[in-house]
Amino acid sequence: MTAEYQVHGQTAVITLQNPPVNGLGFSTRQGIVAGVTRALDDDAIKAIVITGAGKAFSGGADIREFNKPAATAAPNLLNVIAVLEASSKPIVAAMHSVAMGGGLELAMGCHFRVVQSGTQIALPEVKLGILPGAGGTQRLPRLIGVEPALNMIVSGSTVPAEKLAKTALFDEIVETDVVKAALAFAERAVASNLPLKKARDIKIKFATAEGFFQFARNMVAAAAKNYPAPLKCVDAVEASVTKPFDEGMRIEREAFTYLVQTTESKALRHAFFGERAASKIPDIPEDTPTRPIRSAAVIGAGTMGGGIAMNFANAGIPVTVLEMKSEALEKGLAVVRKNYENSMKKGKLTPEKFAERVGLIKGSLAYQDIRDADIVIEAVFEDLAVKEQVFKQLDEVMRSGAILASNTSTLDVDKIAAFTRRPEDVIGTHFFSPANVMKLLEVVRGKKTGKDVLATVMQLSKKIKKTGVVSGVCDGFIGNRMIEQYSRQAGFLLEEGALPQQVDKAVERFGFAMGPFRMGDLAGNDVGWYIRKRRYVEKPNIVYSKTADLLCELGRFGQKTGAGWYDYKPGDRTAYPSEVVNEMIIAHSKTLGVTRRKISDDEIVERLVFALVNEGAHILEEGIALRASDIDMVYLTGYGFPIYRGGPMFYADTVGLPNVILAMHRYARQRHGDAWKPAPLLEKLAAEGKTFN
Ligand code: 3H9
Repeated sequence: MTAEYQVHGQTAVITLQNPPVNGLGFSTRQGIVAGVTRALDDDAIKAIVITGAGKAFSGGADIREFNKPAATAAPNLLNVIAVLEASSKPIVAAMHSVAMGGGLELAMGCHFRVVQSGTQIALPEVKLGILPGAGGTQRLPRLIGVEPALNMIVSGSTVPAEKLAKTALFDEIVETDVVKAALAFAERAVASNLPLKKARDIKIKFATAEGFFQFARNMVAAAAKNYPAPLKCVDAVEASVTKPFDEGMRIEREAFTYLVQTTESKALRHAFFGERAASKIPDIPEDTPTRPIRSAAVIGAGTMGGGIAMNFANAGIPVTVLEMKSEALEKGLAVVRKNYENSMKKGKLTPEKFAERVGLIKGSLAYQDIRDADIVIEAVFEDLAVKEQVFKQLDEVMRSGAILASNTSTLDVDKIAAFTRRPEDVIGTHFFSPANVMKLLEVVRGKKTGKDVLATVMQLSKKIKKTGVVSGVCDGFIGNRMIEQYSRQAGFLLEEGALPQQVDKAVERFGFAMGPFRMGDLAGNDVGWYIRKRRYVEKPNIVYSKTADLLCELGRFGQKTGAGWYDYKPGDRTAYPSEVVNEMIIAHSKTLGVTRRKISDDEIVERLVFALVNEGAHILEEGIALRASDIDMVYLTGYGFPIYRGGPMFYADTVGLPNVILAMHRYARQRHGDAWKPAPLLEKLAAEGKTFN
């Protein structure tokens, strides 16, 4: 049993011992009940303190147990809390570090709570697509008030304990040594015969309930249209006001049981674990020594270079941006400054932080100025010859031990490494635009990249608040290699009968942040054009729709030229369907001899998403991605894939891999069959009744 029992004078201390965060798994729950029972049976014991070992009081229910028998096996968390509440001896929670979800619910089932200042308090269940399921929606409103409780439960956000110091949630707040303070509190409770408080007994008075909850529902509905959990949170908190405690508990329970089975919740939990799994690399132990990163340099002050530099400054790391010409440097630094100014105007950055961040970014025109940086990231034009020049130069000037990184999005990192005499120090760090905003960082491991270099960059990705995902070397790495298949299908759909606005709408209704054509207009259609021209030479067998090339030949590169797949008005980013483009598309079908047909939204979504899945399966099989969830993290954090669908590979699992294959065969029979040959791994898993994740 993963809870320890110790006696201090007349008080029993039960310490949760379930690393890493004292999740309330089956054996921990058993341990708590056993401890309380033992204390109650021992006449020498007058009070009980419950705390957690290590770095948390408790992070809540053990998410790894969800949808498994252990999650509901008795004693479940409700049973445990009932035992605490009914105890005839005072029970004091000694809370520190983290008290979240079921952990907070456990504490709210105790008679008294002593908390260490700085403890992170939250009911974050909504972020996992569920709601607090062990009384949180009923007890928190009673202890801190309806409105603050609703805010915490609907947002899942974390509140530091001191902000709640004046509420009935805490009986005492201390700076250090919370267990000692809780022991002293327990002794006082016994000596003074303090009445044993039960949160359930608190009567809530809230005169304006009806209007308040209606307002809350309206607010929540708009923000959470694809998630059932937030509205269920409102229902449950409302019940805390309008219904007796036990009835409120029943309503909470029903909602929890429903939500925990939903695909949305499974997808969100998949993303939670996927994010953490991505930082683990099988052949690189967690204790691998890393290189200190105290300073950085970025080559290129373009949009990418500037955004990358901001990441370092935001993390407090001084960074020098190198450019060849002073105009380009000044222009780049001005953009960075403007970005920070905008954040300050929106109140997201204090004037002090603004000054600090701007102060951490310096510009330079000379390689000599960056020679001592611990890491340098090249973000110059995407052309191997240009990269060669830069890396040869870096090899000359950079101090030994510096990490040499390239922000290339498609080029061969091994070739780039070979431009230097220190390939072990070279790595790919592929940021996504805008680099200061997007969470994804594809970390490209070259054949010779040193293990310590990879470990350092993965650690750095956390420091600069990115989701680092390791990719092997291949054309496009994980994300862009897959998106190419998606884009190819988008192009074929135009030839066969769809128009850009229909494709975009269908994909956006599926949940993507942006459809492929609006995305192309935002990123610049010339980028893909440039890459395709290279492909036509390197891989002449791959068939692409020519529609995108025709568009570029018209100079319609997207928002930056005021026209792309859509028309734009000056100063307005709204995409207006374009007659010129639509006519061009229809004329092109004619040239190809293709009879246009009505294409359903379902077909559009399936073709785009299954094209991602099939390429993802190749990538997994080739070992370019370490695990299916890494691919999902790339798409969730870098490509606007809807998080409630869990990423392309998870989505394919929920559709059923045999169904994915059946659809692929169907599309293969229609046109361009070679694009639909199922990856061997996909076929194998489907045949074995298995899934990617
Ligand atoms: C709940 O409580 C439901 C109840 O209302 C009702 C029940 C009936 N379970 O984030 P980190 C692991 S739902 C299992 O890198 P940090 C995590 O996977 C739960 N494992 O550390 C990772 O493992 P690994 C509501 C968990 O210090 C390791 O801990 N609670 C859980 O940056 C370290 O995680 C939540 O949603 C868990 N509950 O942050 C809290 N939590 O090393 C979710 C973490 O193998 N957790 N792990 O990769 C968090 O927000 C953060 O993990 C926390 C620590 C703030 C606790």
